[in-house]
Amino acid sequence: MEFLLGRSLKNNLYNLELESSVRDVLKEWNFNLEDIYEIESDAGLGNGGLGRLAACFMDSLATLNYPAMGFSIRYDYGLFKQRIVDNQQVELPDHWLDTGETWMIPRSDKNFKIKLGGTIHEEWQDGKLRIIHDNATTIDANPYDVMISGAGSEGVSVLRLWKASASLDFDMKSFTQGDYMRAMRSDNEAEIISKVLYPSDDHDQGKQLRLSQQYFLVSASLQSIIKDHLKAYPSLKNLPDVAAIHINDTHPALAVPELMRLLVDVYNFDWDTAWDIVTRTIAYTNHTVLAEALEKWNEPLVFSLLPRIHSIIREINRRFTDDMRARNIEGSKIDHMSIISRGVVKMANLSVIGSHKVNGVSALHSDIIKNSIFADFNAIWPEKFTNVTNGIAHRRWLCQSNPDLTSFLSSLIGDGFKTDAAELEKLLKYTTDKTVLAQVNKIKQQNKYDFANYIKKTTGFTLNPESRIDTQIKRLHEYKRQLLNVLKIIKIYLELQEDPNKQVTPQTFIFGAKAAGGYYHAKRVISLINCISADIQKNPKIKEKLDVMFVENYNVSKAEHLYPASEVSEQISLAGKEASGTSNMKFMINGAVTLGTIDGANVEIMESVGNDNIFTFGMTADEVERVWHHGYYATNIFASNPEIRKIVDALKNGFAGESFADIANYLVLGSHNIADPYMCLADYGDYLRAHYDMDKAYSDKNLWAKMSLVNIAKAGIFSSDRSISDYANNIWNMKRLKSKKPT
Ligand code: 26R
Repeated sequence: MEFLLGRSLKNNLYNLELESSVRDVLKEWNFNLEDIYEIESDAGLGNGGLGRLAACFMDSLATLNYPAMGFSIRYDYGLFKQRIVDNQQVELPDHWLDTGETWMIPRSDKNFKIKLGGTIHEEWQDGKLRIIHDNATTIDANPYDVMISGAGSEGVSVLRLWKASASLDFDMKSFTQGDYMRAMRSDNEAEIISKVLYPSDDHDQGKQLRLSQQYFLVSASLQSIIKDHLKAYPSLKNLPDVAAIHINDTHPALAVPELMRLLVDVYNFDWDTAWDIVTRTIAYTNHTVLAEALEKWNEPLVFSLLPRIHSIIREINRRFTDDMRARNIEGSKIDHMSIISRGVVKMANLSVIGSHKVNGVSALHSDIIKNSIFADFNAIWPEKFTNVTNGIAHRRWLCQSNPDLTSFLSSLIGDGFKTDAAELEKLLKYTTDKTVLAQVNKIKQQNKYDFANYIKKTTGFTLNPESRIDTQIKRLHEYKRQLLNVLKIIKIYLELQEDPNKQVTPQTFIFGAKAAGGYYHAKRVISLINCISADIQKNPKIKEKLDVMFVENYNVSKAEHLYPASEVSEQISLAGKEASGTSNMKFMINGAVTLGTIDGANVEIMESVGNDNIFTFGMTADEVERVWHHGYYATNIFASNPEIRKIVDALKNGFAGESFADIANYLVLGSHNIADPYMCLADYGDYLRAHYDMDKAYSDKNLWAKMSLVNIAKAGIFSSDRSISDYANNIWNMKRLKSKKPT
């Protein structure tokens, strides 16, 4: 459902090795290529990590010559634009198609029809019992293809985006019956399906429109896959041998029943053969363990919107539960694994049952899904579960966005790392080379100056490029604990207010984060950050030592400016909650050092760079579980820690004239007597300890440069090229195409 592409021009020029000639030509016409880049709207067709991961994968697939196609929706409006007004987030529509449409090739010869609503019944036709779907609303799915080039390869990944429009069949009926108004209305009703991306990535609201989007995407995409397959092969029997369908979280989980429908109802396969084809073709990646983000649909909604799909899901579930009973599995476990139970359809269970492989996105997360949310499934099908650690398109996130660092690295180890990120390890031999280390620092310093200029020009904010840049950029979520970072900032702020002459390393804390429109707490944290920032701007003496900047409308393009300038990477989620994280990898490859919990891919980053080159703190995932089960008593921590009491009081007194007593209460008392479920106060002490360890290391320029270089050198395994090879080898059973260099 999501591909968070960002901009395409720079990526395509880079991959096609055209950047320098285009730059020269533009110069003759007095245009600056960077200015041209800034004109392009971001394709914000995703919320955050999951959508951006999909975009990185398209890049690696093309580069590595794996033939691949992504499918999503051509949302008229991508993720909302964020404005900060009076220190509060305001959401505005993102009309990205103004320039984004440039990249789309309409394929009007490849439309498909999608049926929603109506009723089904059986009918004999030519001696066969057929399913008849009556009174449905038919919608056209019109494809628009975006070509995603690969680097140094002839590979191109195709992203097919479906736009919804009213089907002529349906309209004509209304027109001929003289019901002009109804025909017009159906036009709107159809188009609404591809109107807007759902801006929530934390809470499944179970809305009909989202279910329509999911079915629309899945049905159009499967029809397209089948049509292509049948052009090359006489039957769908060999589909699993030559194709792999991967579902990115449960959002396209309806692929399981929809492929069954197409095989059984349209292509006349018997159930067992169809099920064998489906389960050998489809695989599923889980991207979250948060209960509130796991998709569930009310069964009556599924029944009324997708009557045939509903009957197929029931049959899948009937066979599954029969099988489980035959294996003597306990009733309560069967109920837990069931796709339908107590009137809700659970998409994660459907995805596990309908897939041949299920993977998590970091080693820790894959363990957690095996031992908690999917433990019962793992007991039956242990071979289904596997791990593929996430990765990033290092060409975009290093080579394109940090050109000075990239050319320095090339001067040391050659260009091989651009297509084989493992070659970055060759840098390890320079970790004691003083001139190399000095150059690493110098490049970071220059990037900080460039970033400060960019910020001045685009926002007017004055950022001290000599201060340490400490950055946390990701969606705003309780579990990601931007609030914990804020508690630390308040502590430093209070100390400086008490003693403005205190000797400290000047530091700037940067935040970039969007909150889902309806997520009250997250929006309050955004206000809090903005109010503290506003407060500091009024106090120039403090601003010299401590500054806070909130980057409005954080998106892929802003991120490309932020990573090269950042020195500290804040990855401070409550252990066990962040499936992987990918900003941690983007920081690392740009030479920032991680300050993080033992969560998600931070664990593998720690293993890769070694304990000396990362600052970790806080409870482990196991400890979190234990504390939570024995009871988390924030009031005790509050009562016994005078520093925390001061911070809580400061929140109550407020910043920039606004009290944050609600947040103070949330931390200590919580709602319904359950304090902050993400236990900021429990990790606070160790977080500060780690912060000051980091502070100390930073004061030794040489040591810091060494840590920075080790992080870059060890980032190779976090290239999405490696992730894609893992998927190809361990899940899709797929080989790279031989490149056919043009003669
Ligand atoms: C159901 C709906 C509300 C919804 C739920 C969850 C919509 C979107 C999401 C997004 C989640 C699944 C997501 O983005 N997960 C992130 O995936 C990244 C890529 O694997 C991880 O790095 C990151 O840790 C994880 O939070």
